[in-house]
Formats: sequence, structure tokens, C-alpha cells
Amino acid sequence: MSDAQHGRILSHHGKELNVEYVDDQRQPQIKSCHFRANLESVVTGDQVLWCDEGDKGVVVSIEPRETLLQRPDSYGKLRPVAANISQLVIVIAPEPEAHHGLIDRYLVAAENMGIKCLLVLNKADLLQQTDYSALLNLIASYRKIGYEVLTVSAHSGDGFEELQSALNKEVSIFCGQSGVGKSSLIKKLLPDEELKIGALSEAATKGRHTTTHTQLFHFPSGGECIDSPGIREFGLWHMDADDILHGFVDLREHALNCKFRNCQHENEVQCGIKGAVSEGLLYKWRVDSYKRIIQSLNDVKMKNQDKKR
Ligand SMILES: Nc1nc2c(ncn2[C@@H]2O[C@H](COP(=O)(O)OP(=O)(O)OP(=O)(O)O)[C@@H](O)[C@H]2O)c(=O)[nH]1
Ligand SMILES: [Mg+2]
Ligand SMILES: [Zn+2]
Repeated sequence: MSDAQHGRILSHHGKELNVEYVDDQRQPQIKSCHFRANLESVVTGDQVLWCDEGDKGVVVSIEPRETLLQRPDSYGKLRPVAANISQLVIVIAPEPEAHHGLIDRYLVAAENMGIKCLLVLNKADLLQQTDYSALLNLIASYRKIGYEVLTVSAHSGDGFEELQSALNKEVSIFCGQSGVGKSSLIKKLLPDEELKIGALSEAATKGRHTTTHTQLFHFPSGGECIDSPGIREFGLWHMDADDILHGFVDLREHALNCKFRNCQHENEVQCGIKGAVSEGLLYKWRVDSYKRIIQSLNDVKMKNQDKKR
């Protein structure tokens, strides 16, 4: 076996890893690798050490991660999604319908990772066809809270200059529901890359995701983007109530004005959150969204206690 050398995980599919490295001629190469069984989950974006074993390589260690996006799988086990990312790009569209609950959860995750968030409304070409005022109001609200929202169309190319410049020098992961056009956006940015684009009807009706694994792409001008499979739910059970509040950037300052440290913002006196809602300083739907997430943490806690009994 050769000496260990440095590499970067471009994709992870089952037991297969694609590792990018620089060869003796300083040229970028890709090697198909597997990983040592004792290694914790290796993910796209990881910096690793690997050894050449001929046809295949083997990843032997993961270098310390700067950031890690993770989420619980359907069994509640926490799974890493991607490592060393600097920006979360939350893609939404008029179709399939955007749900603010999912957006809020992504925002909480990004705030707690200390990375940038960018909201991208794709399929802007559809906006003329029907009345999407609810969606446009939602976007206006996120802008007011302080988030950047770009309006783009992977089909027409509208908004792509702004999108490209927001992605420059960042390592961005594209997240969101299945069918919003994450892969279509990346394909439009990088026409030479092979990416599968799915028919929306299939994703919506059969719950099938076109993209099945997380994959990293380079921009010629610098910066990288990661395509990921669409999701329906994003559990935050691995976080505590303080993390959730930290993730609601608009709520957290008002919560400081609550009289009680453990205020539930329901019927307590001197509640900073309720006060801010009545003064029109906070959106009630954001407060409700926050409470729903807190409730979901409590539900999981109760379930776990029941199991132990
Ligand atoms: N009208 C319109 N349709 C779009 C646009 N971008 C993507 N689509 C369509 O939306 C559908 C889904 O696109 P994908 O890029 O596969 O969506 P995805 O988010 O990658 O989906 P998953 O991989 O399943 O998570 C395809 O039929 C695309 O042609 C757009 O700007 N306008
Ligand atoms: Mg896709
Ligand atoms: Zn309160």
C-alpha cells in the first residue's frame, strides 16, 4: 500500500467514495475509494487521507471538519450530510408549494452552524401564470427579517448573474424539497456536468427523488456547490430549545425582554415575544413556527421517556 495522501470527498454513494486529489504533475484526479470499517461516516466535502491500493483506494482518516450539516434519519439516528460548507442555499419554487416550516428549520440549522444562508426562489418563469401572492408575501417577510432572497429561473436563466456572484468563493449546499430544481440550477451554472433532472410529477406523486446522493462540483471561477437529494422533513431533535431560539434571529432579541427565563410565550406576564407581536415587530407565523419546533423536541423527549419505562 502507498503512503497516505490528501484528498477531498466529491461524492459518497453506498460504499463508494469519489476522492479528488492532485497527482505528481499537479493535475486534479478522481479516485474511486472505499473506507475503513472503523471510520465514522465520511461525507461529501470531507478532507481526508487515503492510500492508493491499485484499482481502488482506501480512505484511512478524516481531517477535522470546519462545519458539519447533519440531520436525523427516519429512525431518529443523527446522520452527517455534508462537511466544510460555508453557505446553505435553500431552494424554493412556486411548484411544489413552499412550506415556511421547512425553510425555518434550514435557517435554524445554518444559524447554529454559523454559516451564511441564501434563499433562492427558482422557477420565476411560473410566477406570471397564477396568483402566487402568498409566496411573494412570504419572500418579502424573509427579506424583512434580514435574509437575502434571489429570484431566478433555471429555464430562462433570469437572475443567474446574481446567483453566480452569491456562490463565488463559497462552498454552498443546495437544499430543499424534491422537484424545486436544485439540480436544474447547478446544471444551468455548470452545463458540462452530468446531473439528473427529474420530472416534477414523479417527485410529487411517487415521493421519488431524482438526485439520490450528495455531490460536489467546482466552479471554474472559484467556489463549489453541492447538490443534495430533496427532503420533506428536517428534524431538529438533536438541538435544544436554546439552539432553536438562536436560530430564529428575529425572535431572540425580543425573548431577552421576557420576565421569566423559561417563558413559553403563552400566558406569562411581561413576555417580550408576545409584546413584539402585538407591536407589529415580529411575524406571528414565525413565533408559531418556533413553538411548533419546540413542541416537536418535547414530543420526541416524551417518546424516549416512554420507551425507557
Ligand atoms: N418552469 C420551470 N421548471 C423548472 C425550473 N427549474 C427546474 N424545473 C423543473 O422542475 C423539475 C425538477 O427539477 P430537478 O432539478 O430535478 O429538481 P431537484 O430539486 O433537483 O429534485 P430532487 O433531485 O428530487 O431533489 C424538472 O421537471 C425541471 O425541468 C424553472 O426554472 N422553471
Ligand atoms: Mg436533484
Ligand atoms: Zn416570553
